[in-house]
Amino acid sequence: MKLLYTVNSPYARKVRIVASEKHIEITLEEVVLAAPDCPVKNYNPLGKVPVLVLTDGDSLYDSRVIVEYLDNRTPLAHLIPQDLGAKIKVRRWEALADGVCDAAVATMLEQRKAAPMQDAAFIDRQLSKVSSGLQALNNDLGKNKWCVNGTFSLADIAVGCMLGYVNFRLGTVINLSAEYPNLEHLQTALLKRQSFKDSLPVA
Ligand SMILES: N[C@@H](CCC(=O)N[C@@H](CS)C(=O)NCC(=O)O)C(=O)O
Repeated sequence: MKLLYTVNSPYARKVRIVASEKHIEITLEEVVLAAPDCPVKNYNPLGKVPVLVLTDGDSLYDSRVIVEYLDNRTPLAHLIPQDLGAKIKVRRWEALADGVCDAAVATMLEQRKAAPMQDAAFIDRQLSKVSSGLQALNNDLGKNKWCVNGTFSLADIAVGCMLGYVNFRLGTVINLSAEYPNLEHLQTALLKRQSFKDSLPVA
């Protein structure tokens, strides 16, 4: 299996961490999305990473589908609980963490435009989604060690990838330790894991 990814995509990082935590070997193929010969569009009509290319040539996307596929490749140490109630909770955490990433990515893309082309109101709207998402996640986590039912799961991985991305792209406007201390605590615990250390964003 081959994962098409970009090194700083938080969605691709989620997949890389799930594969690592589940001890599933995948070949990593870094791509440049803007390159004319970028292979991603051959496997995902949306042209987005991550894409998992299976051994039979079929492909899976997006990250939420890929992580479910990987989690079910091996029966041990499920990161998505089998129990439906717990599974829905985990997937909601993931949806919110991914949604914060969507808003952070949209902010970054808008800020990359030449100054006169930037839409300040659009940036404000996206930043407000980032901060309300962070606030909700920080409140829901409270003083718990892990996001759902006291067990390390995909919810923690999704939140950790989002925090890494927000720190990386918006670290100058969002102060995790001052504003979202519960999330900072979670991030500190996650950064002790080899899977997180091996997939840090690269400047
Ligand atoms: N919901 C998707 C989001 C994927 C996504 O937006 N990936 C970005 C990179 S961080 C991308 O490929 N952007 C290229 C584009 O939108 O054309 C997932 O979870 O995989």
